[in-house]
Amino acid sequence: MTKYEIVNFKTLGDERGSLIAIEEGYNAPFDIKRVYYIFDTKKGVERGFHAHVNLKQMAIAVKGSCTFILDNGKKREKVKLTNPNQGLFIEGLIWREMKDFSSDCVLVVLASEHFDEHDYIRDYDIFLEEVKNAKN
Ligand code: T46
Repeated sequence: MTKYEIVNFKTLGDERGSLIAIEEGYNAPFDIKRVYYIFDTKKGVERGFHAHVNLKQMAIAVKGSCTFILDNGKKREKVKLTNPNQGLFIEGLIWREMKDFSSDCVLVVLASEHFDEHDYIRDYDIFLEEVKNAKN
């Protein structure tokens, strides 16, 4: 399946502050094998520029904000992450670019697989070819 969607997490707050729990198979719809985070991103930097073959991921701006450009080979859409109670779930052949990182942005990403460079498609023309083949 190829899709992306915003998942709204329940904020468990009390007088001490806020807490959000992300649980495999509940509000994260995959087995979590890896967690990485992107922070201290320099002004004007753009990241990503790739798609994945098998990976499922959930990206959360736990602090600050950033923008994802998501492209399924037919249309491109902008999704801005501004709140730790929102996760961006991405599955299947979606080209992603990330930009407009605020200086305080901490982007946490939960991933369904261990790191594997072979799962990356880093050439946009090959990505379009894969999208075409996936539909045939
Ligand atoms: C994605 C977006 C949202 C590792 O060694 N292990 C890891 O788990 C990751 C994620 C990266 N790396 C290495 C690979 C590169 O040498 O760290 C370096 C930077 O990775 P990359 O240029 O792929 O980073 P981004 O920000 O362009 O993309 C990352 C993820 O790689 C990617 O899966 O979907 O964030």
